[in-house]
Amino acid sequence: MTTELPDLDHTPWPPELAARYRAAGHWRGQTFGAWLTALSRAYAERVAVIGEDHRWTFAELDARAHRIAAGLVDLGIGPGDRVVLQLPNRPEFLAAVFGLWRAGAWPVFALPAHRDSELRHFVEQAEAVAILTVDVHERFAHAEAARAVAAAVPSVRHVLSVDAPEWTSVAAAQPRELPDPDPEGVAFLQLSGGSTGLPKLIPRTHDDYLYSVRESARICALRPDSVYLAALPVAHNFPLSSPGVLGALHAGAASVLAPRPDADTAFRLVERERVTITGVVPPLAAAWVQAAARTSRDLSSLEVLLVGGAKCGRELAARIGPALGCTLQQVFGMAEGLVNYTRLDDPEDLVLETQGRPISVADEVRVVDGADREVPPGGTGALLTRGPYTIRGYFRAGAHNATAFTEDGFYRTGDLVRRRASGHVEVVGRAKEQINRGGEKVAAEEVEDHLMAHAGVLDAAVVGVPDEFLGERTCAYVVPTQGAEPTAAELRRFVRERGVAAFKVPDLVEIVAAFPVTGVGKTSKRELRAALAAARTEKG
Ligand code: OOB
Repeated sequence: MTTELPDLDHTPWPPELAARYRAAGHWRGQTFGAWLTALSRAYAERVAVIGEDHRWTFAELDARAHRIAAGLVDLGIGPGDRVVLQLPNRPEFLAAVFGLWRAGAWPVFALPAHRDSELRHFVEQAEAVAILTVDVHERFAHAEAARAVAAAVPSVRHVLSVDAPEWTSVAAAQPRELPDPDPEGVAFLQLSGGSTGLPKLIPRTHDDYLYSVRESARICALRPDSVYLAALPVAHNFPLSSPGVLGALHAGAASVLAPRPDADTAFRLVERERVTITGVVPPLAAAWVQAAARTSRDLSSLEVLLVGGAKCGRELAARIGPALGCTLQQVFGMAEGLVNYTRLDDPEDLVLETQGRPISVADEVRVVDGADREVPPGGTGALLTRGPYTIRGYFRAGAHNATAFTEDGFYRTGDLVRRRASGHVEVVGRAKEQINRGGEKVAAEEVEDHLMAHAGVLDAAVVGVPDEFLGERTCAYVVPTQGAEPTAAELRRFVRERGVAAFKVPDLVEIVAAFPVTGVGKTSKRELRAALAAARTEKG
């Protein structure tokens, strides 16, 4: 039995825990806007952000954010308004986000890879008043797609493109003092990887997120002369805050925003900007390791490569240092909160074999069996966590929250881990209905729903299958309706044309006459998925 929970925007921490986090100095009562003001005083003329063709100092970024905040308020976008942001890695991303923060509005961090169906879902779920995007990125007409979504969702009053004249006037507004939002209130909505249906929205507060940013900058040893390269899409939690562009700002360091994460682009920027630290997902780390062997670029400035988002196996981990001439730092994080890092002075076996230990002594971690009982030390179990920067509930998702969190507020990460005496965790598997496609998360149910919309599909079950490069790929098992003969290519095209991110289009489609019987009478998708995944592993 689970109790009904209300659909809150933000589930607060219990008062006694909040008091403890404040007393410990984890929460400092500072907003992102005030934080940028302080940074721009300390580092005014230092370079904060570097794009393909421009670079802004801290003072310039700060001034832009002030103008944008005023321009947004002039458009009627203010405290608590949700704005879906879909921007690629360009300096405008940071100016817009800080502008929104200063206006008290809540950015909703869509990724450039998201398409109409996801965008519409975010806008509807957040009841967004605006979408902020670019005209075209990687040959996709974002502004046009956003306008189509806006036309279908009544809450949306503005579609803004940073490439359009309207934005130029927003960004040229007369700056003025605006009321500072509540530091313990929501600052933005991050996206979850999702396991049931479409991704849930994750409300993060100024205080909680800034704590994780400060600690990440310290753990990754960022200094004013560090140079961080954002290779992955910057709206994602990893390049945003682990330690990411925000961690770099905290340290007074510069961030370089790479338009694409491939080795050619990244190595060119490493050489040009003397990049010292960056972060990638394992498949990208593998591609960089290979490319490093034949590059003529000077990568000697690189000190640290963070690898996370999906499991980095020992073999790959061991190749990174020698190939790239830098230190590997593993990171196991989640948009919901908890972030683990291997430390820069950890012994080699921990760096190569574990995904790190939590940021904070205030992070509470439990490794439990199916009945939520703590497993013996060193045993494998499900990871539960709560702490000063881990959410207590998703945005307006009472029913889901009742199962995604324990009664005492631990978040059920869905990850299976083993913990060492040092507190380092090793991710050994997953208990959630999600496929981790090289760091990109695919909710099985979301793809199944798209497939089931096809007239020739009676039933669908999406599972992860092992893949040498990505770790996992998606395989959709499909039972056709009587007389229908959909082909794999047709179904893949069908899913793509429903407007979903390319990484969610099933890599493999297998047409089967019927699903294997699971023996309990009712065939649940959950059991089917497990059975199919097990059969695949045995075959494979
Ligand atoms: C990061 O965040 P999300 O929200 O895209 O995904 C979180 C999930 C985790 O629950 C876990 O299943 C998986 O991604 N994951 C890893 C991992 N890092 C994330 N699984 C195995 N090994 C790792 N190192 O992916 C994220 C957020 C902040 C920093 C880094 C990654």
